[in-house]
Amino acid sequence: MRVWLIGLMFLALPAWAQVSAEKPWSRATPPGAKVGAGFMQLKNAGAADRVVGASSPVAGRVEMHITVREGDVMKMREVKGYDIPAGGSFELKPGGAHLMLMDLKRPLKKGEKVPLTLRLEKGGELKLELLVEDLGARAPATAHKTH
Ligand SMILES: [Cu+2]
Repeated sequence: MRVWLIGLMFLALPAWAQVSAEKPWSRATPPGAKVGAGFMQLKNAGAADRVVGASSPVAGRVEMHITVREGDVMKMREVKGYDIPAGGSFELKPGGAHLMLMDLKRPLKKGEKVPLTLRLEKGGELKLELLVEDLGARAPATAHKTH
């Protein structure tokens, strides 16, 4: 009887998205730099969800960017969100989609962990830490000075 009741409880649960972030990382920034970046692999074990915002205590604000080709030039563009399909994934990587940490309050140092919160449309808040790697680690092909 008890087993049966638990089974019913599971059926009654809404199909919440279950998004997790794998290997979130960032790059060290030179002194005086005002922007940093955030990369990770977002995995979704549940229903489709969408990243609708991000924030970090080290940045004035965090924007969601994608990289688009315009002729021969790669440019970054701010977007309103990242869709993560049901049972799928979304990759943030150099040269592609990335989080942009704007108005950095201090330089990011190699080896430290930077707290970051993602806001999901359905899944609530996802708190994670970006591990800061080398200044030149897998540098994106895009010029960030296009901002
Ligand atoms: Cu950017």
